[in-house]
Amino acid sequence: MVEAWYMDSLDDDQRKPHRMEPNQSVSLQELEKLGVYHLKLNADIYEADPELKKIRTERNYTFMDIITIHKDTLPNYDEKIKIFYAEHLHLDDEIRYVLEGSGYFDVRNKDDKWIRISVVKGDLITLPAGIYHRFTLDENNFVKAMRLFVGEPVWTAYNRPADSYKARQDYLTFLAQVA
Ligand code: KMT
Ligand code: NI
Repeated sequence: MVEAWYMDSLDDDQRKPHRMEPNQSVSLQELEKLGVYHLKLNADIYEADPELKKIRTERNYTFMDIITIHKDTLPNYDEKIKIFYAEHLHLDDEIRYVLEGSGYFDVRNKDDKWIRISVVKGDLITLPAGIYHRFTLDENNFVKAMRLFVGEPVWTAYNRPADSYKARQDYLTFLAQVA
């Protein structure tokens, strides 16, 4: 099971868990109401995994590449870390499959509260177009992830406020329709 929780509002090290005290966990079902989906795969066999192949075919994830986020491997590491952690949205779904290491995706809930989603090896997560979110490494300081995309990838991030985009308005409509 993927683990998620409401964040505290302390402003220190982003790589710490930032759990509330006591912890306030968030279920997969609550995440789904935000349009966030999760799936567990066997990352040891990602290169020839029939399950991953099936998902990519069914969802039309034609594009994929692999990003390794570590200070020794990622060019402009410090700058990228900052960009990933600035609250933003995309006009398309963000689809990530963790092959090694771990990290946190933070997403805003309906009441604009931060939910922290801990992703580890084998977690495939999809964030819907238009959701405000951010990413950080955790205290292990390393993640290797597959980036998937429908068609030609567009990684453009629109930092908040980005409410005028159709993707944002469509997402708000989706939120309003979910019980
Ligand atoms: C993103 O868009 O935030 C990234 O590609 C970094 C996270 S991948 C686990
Ligand atoms: Ni993003």
